[in-house]
Amino acid sequence: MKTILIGFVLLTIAVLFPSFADNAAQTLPIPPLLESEILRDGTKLFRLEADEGERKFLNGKTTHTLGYNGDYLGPSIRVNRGDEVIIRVNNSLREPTTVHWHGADVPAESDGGPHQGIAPGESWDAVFRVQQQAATLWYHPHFVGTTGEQVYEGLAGLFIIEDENSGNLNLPMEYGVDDIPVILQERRFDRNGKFSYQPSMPDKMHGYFGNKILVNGAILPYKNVPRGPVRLRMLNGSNSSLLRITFDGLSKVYQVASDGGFLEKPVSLSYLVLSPGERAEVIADFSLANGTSVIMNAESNGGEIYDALEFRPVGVRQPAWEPMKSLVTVEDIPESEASITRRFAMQSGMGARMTINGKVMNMDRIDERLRLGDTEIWEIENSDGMGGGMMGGMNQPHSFHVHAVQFRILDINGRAPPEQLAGWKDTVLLWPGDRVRIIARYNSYKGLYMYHCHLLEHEDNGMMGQFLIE
Ligand SMILES: [Cu+2]
Repeated sequence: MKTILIGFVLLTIAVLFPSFADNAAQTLPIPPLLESEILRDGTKLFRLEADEGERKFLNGKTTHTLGYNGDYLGPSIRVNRGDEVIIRVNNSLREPTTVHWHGADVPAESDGGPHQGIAPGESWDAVFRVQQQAATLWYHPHFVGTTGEQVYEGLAGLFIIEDENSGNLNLPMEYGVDDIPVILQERRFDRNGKFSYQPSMPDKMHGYFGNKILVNGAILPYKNVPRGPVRLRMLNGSNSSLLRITFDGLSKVYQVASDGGFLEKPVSLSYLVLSPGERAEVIADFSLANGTSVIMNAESNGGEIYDALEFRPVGVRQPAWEPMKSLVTVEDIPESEASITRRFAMQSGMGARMTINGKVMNMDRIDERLRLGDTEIWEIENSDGMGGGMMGGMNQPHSFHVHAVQFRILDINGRAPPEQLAGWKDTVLLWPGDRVRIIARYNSYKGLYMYHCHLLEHEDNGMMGQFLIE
C-alpha cells in the first residue's frame, strides 16, 4: 500500500512537473555482451539484426528509433585476438544498410562499406580473423548517403578486442561494473520528444548538432561505481559534434588507449577532446573523488554544455590508482619506409558539396591505387580554415577516417602529436587549416576500402573517397 502511495505521489509530481520526470535519474544502460555460437571448427558466430523500434528518451514521449537486437544501439561484441568470427547481419529495416567494423583490420568484402549493401530482408556475413591488438572499436552502418540517418536513429555498437596483454595489465575489466562502455551521442529533440533526422542546408555544412546528449541511449543517467579505478571505454558516436569532456569532481583522468589500442603508458589529462568516431579508454580513479558524485560534462562545438553522466562512488575507498610504467610497446613506423606521400584536401563547397581533393564521392571511381605491403604517408589538410572554404565552409572542423589500417600520426602542423594522439589511430580531428601527416602499413588484404570525413553529414554529402589495395 505504502509503495503504491509513493508511486502515486511520484507519478503526480512527474505529470505536474515534466522537467522533474526528465531529471529523474535512471541508471546507465549497459549494452549487453553479445553471446556467440561456437561452430564445429571453433569459429564464433555472432548474430545481429537491424530493426526499427521506439523509445522514450524524454518526458515519456515516444520516438521512432533503429537498433541492433533491440530498440536503440546494439550489443557489445567482445572477441579475442586470434578468434575466427562470422557476424551474421540480418536487415529487418525497410531500406538497405551495411555494417562497418570501424577500426578493424578485415578483408574488404567483410568491411561493411558502401559496396556491401544488405537489401531489406536479406542477411550478410562478415567473416574474418581477429588479428589486431586489444582495442575498443565500434560498428555502424555505412551505406552511401544514409549513414547519417541510420546512425542517428540508433544503429551503433562497440566491438571490443582483448588479447594476452590486455588480460595481464591489471586494468579494470569487469564489463559493466568497473569496465564501462560510454557511448556519447548528441541528439536534437523536438518538443514532442522526437528526434527525427531532417538536416537543413546549414546542418549538412556544419553538422547535425543537438540539444541533449545521450549516454548509452539515456539522458543524464547515473552509474554506481567502486570507489577506486574504473575504466571507461568512451566513444563519440555523435553524427558531427566534437565533444570536449571533463569530469566535475575529478581533477584528472588517465587515458590508457586511443582508437587502435593501448598507449605506451597512461597519460594524465584534465580533459579529452573526441571528434566523431574517435575512442578513448580512460581510467577514472574514484578513490580521488571527494564529493558524493562525479559528473562527466560534455561540451559540444554546437554550443551546448551538458551534464552527461553522473558517477556515484560506493563502497570502501581503495588506495589511489598507481599508473603503470608501461602498457604496451608502440612500434614506430619509420618515415623512410614510406614509398609515397599522398595529399588529401578536405573542403566544403557551395550547396553542401563536400569534397576531398575537389571531388565528391563516386562509387564508380577509384581515387587512389595502393600496392599491398606498402607503407604510405598521407598528408591531410583541412582546407576550410579562415579564407579557405566557400561560404559557411570557413572554420569547419573535419575528422578523417581511414578504413583497413591503424595509422600513426607523424605530425600536426609540423609538430609531434601530444601523447594521447601518439598511439594507434584510425580517425583524426583536423581543426580549420590543420595539416596532419599520418603513416600506415597497408599490408593485410587486397581490395577496395574507404577514407572519409567522419562528420556523417559531410560523408553523406560526398566527403569520401575510395582506395584500392592491389
Ligand atoms: Cu568533414
